[in-house]
Amino acid sequence: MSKRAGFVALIGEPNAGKSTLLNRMVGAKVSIVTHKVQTTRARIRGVALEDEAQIVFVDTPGIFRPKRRLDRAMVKSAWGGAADADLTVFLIEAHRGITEGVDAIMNALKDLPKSKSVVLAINKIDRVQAEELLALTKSMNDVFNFVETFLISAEKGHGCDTLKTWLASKLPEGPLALPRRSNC
Ligand SMILES: Nc1nc2c(ncn2[C@@H]2O[C@H](COP(=O)(O)OP(=O)(O)OP(=O)(O)O)[C@@H](O)[C@H]2O)c(=O)[nH]1
Ligand SMILES: [Mg+2]
Repeated sequence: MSKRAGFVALIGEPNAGKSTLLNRMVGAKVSIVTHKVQTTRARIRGVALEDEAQIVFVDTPGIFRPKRRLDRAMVKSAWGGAADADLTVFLIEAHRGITEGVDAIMNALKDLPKSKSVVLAINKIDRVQAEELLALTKSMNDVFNFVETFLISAEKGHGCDTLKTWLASKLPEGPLALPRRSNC
């Protein structure tokens, strides 16, 4: 396989499981995970190697409707991560479905310069029945044209290897994005 490298931004509402997914993809605790919303407050990078590909995952603060100045900066930083990335993974929570926040993010995705490279990851599938996932996948894809949809549990690991392999195969061919040993 030829060498591929690039950036994959993880975006979603606060608490969607972005940092959990980053840690799983990298295989180390790079980003703090808690049950509290708005844990990640700035962009955090972690490098994963998949075969001959190097994937630089960019964990971002959760996206929500900001009220305070600091909140605005955090949300801006999340969108900046997506705008700079080769691919964006939009995480939603299976058991919460299409919340107001998810709906707002989907509307905003349309304005993203690279809106053609947004992948949907329905996370926390361990919390719902399989039947619910089909309906949610369909409703989400009716609203936005996701390149692909993955059903995952970032915490338990379900579907994560498949997602990682797929992401690696879609990154541009070229030299490594970051030196091999760098992990932040
Ligand atoms: N049941 C279940 N819980 C999960 C899963 N993935 C993440 N969580 C939990 O969801 C909570 C939030 O996870 P984080 O990874 O911190 O979420 P985040 O999207 O980074 O949140 P912010 O940084 O606040 O935007 C934690 O309690 C995780 O353990 C999953 O697949 N299943
Ligand atoms: Mg986080």
